[in-house]
Amino acid sequence: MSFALRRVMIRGVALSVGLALLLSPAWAAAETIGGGTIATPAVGPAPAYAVDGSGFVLVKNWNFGTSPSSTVTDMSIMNSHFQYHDQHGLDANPGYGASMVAPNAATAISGQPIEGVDTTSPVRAFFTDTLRTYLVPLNGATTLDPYLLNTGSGAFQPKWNLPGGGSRLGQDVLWETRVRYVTPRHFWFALWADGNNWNKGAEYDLIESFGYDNASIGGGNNYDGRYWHSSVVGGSSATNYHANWANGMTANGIPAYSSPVYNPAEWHVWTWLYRQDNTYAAFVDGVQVQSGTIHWTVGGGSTAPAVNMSFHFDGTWGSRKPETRNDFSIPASELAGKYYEWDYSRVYLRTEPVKDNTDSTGITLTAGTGAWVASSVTPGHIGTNYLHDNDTGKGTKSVQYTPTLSQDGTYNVYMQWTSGSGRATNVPVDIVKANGTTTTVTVNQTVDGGTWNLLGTYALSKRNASVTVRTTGTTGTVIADAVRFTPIASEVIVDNARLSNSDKTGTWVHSRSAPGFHGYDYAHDNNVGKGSTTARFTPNLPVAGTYNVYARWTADDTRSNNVPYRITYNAGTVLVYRNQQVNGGSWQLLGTYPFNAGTSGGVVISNGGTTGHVVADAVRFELVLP
Ligand SMILES: [Ca+2]
Ligand SMILES: [Ca+2]
Ligand SMILES: [Ca+2]
Repeated sequence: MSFALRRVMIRGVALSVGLALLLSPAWAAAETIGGGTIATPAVGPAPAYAVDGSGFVLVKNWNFGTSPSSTVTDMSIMNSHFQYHDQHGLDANPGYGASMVAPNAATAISGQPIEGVDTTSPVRAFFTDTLRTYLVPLNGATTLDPYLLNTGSGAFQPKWNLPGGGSRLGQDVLWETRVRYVTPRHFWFALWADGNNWNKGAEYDLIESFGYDNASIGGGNNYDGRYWHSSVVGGSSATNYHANWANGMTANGIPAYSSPVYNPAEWHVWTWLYRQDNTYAAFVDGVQVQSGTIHWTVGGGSTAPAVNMSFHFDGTWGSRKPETRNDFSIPASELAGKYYEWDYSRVYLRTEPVKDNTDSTGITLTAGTGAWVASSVTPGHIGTNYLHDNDTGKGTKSVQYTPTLSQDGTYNVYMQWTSGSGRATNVPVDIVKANGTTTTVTVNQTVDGGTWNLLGTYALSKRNASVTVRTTGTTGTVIADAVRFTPIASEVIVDNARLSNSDKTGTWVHSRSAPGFHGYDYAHDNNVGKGSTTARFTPNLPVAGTYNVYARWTADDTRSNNVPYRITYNAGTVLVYRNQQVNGGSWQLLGTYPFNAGTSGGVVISNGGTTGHVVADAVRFELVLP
């Protein structure tokens, strides 16, 4: 354990050091799915189309197929990385005419059709290099009708999402998917993403297509899927596809999707680029088909809270939406030979640039007695060399790194050096924070060389952020090599809509009747089943540290005035009570506790010992910064 780690822990923010960044020059190893961050990248290929230059790091690599070169090779792996939940209440709030089918009871939510129980034909099947999903009749239906919800789909959604996705992440996002769809009449296909606050902004449809008969949109019937649109909701788009999909496609040089003869079995690669400056572009086979701007925030405002980015793979059927409505049904036999087929989907991130001693800008050397000396003798440095103080002029020398941050935000700050026995054990490193104050971290350069070492998590501003290596008080050689800044989301919100069956006991009733809830709705215990109804809110925290824990509810005289919240943090469990008759519609602090990174902590709301309705709406974890 380095001195840097002990020093940071003293400040009450336990942060791990030694995160190795994979900078492999050429990948030859087997592909991997990856951890979803630049610090935990995936192994796999670069984007198929260099739509916005280089520098993208593959962080999620879902490569479907049974071949050894794939990463999602069977339903067991599929189930561990994907869910099949109707998270936006589409069944309960009818708009679309098919239900996602769960592979088995363990992966199903309440009331959801289950493969092999409600179906007799395959819903999802793996091939050598792909996954096919199918539309299937449910419970033996022979005539399919969207109003009867008697059609099942193999649609799916990753359990992982991009925390604080989009511009607030401070990273460029590139999402690439290779897919084809051979579909029956009235299909609905969408490759899209939204925030964890659906209906409140932050949605884009990389591609969306409906198989319906409407001459005013899409140039007539679109039963074979040749027409589509690509646009954002809650932002601006350069091309108005909604007036006429065919005209929108023509405007972007793609008159018939696959020209000159439309072929539904042809593969296409869809790419979404979302830059940290809030601009975006969409591409099919490397050809740009849409562009515009969007803020990935609640309501789309530039200063509104950021929301996560969730990805959706919707190969489904039927629509009851007014703008696309057809009063229709089809014989189930029309589904024969139809499918959606998925080769891969990959997410890449491009982070802030590293500041290295060899950079031409943003590096300020101060030298009094003697000079900084460039060397490349010890391996494990960034760029062509590193600087050392030659163990002279102590206190008169410093190296200041001034990064070009795209925006103010919360950052993990890392430093790399080369280590050796002659190095200093007590190098002071100053980090200037957004509020103008400085935190000094002391690092031991005799160890942990050749890797990125986390100095801490800080609120930084693009106006004044800097990191300075000093030599004051040091004995032994001081190294100045490189620093890097990785933006992270400083809060995580877990909404009731995100809870799975295994997170809940008893019966929770969904409602939108009382105002002030977070997300799509809230849940309540209906004032029954006292002592048997619980809901567990488990955040995936980006970094270990101290967090303010808040809960939210809708208030009413009929609520309980002593709702128990059991908070599990890194050193145990604490029970607090809140009065839900008051303080509704805003975040109420439950307490401040240290948490480990990941999913080991959380909050359980229960109705034991309560009188009156107990509400479970959302829980928020806010990182307390030094
Ligand atoms: Ca594949
Ligand atoms: Ca260097
Ligand atoms: Ca809610």
